[in-house]
Amino acid sequence: MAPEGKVREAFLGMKRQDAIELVESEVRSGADPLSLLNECREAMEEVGKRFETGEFFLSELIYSAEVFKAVSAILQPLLKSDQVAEDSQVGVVFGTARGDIHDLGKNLVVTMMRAQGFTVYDLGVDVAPERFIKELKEAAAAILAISALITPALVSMGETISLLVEEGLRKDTFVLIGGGVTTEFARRKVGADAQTLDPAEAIRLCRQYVQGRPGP
Ligand code: B12
Repeated sequence: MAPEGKVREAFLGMKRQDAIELVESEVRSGADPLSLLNECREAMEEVGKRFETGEFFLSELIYSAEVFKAVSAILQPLLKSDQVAEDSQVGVVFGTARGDIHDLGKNLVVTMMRAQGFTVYDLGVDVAPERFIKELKEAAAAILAISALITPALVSMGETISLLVEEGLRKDTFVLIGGGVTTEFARRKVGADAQTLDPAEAIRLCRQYVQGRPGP
């Protein structure tokens, strides 16, 4: 953990270089990369709140994303794991729902899943329901993971799951949703199997699903 409030201060002060140096020095002194990423995410939440109240503008939202990308580039390669082989056959089709272009959180979860041995097909942002289904079929993936940070994206998330049902793939697919705007209520509404904001929990849920599946 970085010195109390320093990461937050760098983010809210839009001080990219300070954030980078702080994170680098914390990594050198052995800090946990995931806790550092979490601190950065919390700082981003505060940026969002200030945007909502009008204290920050879109320019700050954009700049904070650049700061986050810079620190993620330092931290994400450190999120490797030794427990790989077991899950490497498990395919995950992952994307941000149509209408939504937020991808920092998605990229983080994708990196962590790959580090844990999952084969992740990252479709990027603003992904149409038809594309999710097409890729799921082509990859014969067992898991569909969708990210949403803005409220309208919940609608297209629901449409994706409806299409999955129409295509007869629903019962063989574990649908996991996440991202700031998702909740347990949203999960029930869109018809997903699980919802979480925590990447480690996401991996645990996917493992649990894979282990509980009937064998080939
Ligand atoms: C950075 C940011 C942007 C950047 C995004 C850059 C990028 N490449 O992603 C830019 C500037 C582009 C942007 C644009 C907009 N944004 Co914005 N943005 C944010 C901000 C400040 C931070 C988001 C972020 O990256 N956080 C850091 C990451 C690491 O956290 P995270 O995404 O939550 O991910 C974590 C978990 O949720 C989880 N996770 C994420 N996805 C998934 C998926 C699965 C399956 C799982 C298991 C887990 C998981 O993993 C991460 C683990 O730590 C948020 C504030 C907030 N509270 O989230 C607003 C926020 C999301 N934005 C908002 C808005 C309104 C917009 C705009 C509409 C603004 C505008 N007027 O144009 C546009 C939307 C454009 C669009 N069509 O999508 C609102 C949304 C409100 C709502 N409920 O609809 C927010 C909440 C700000 C606010 N409080 O008003 N934004």
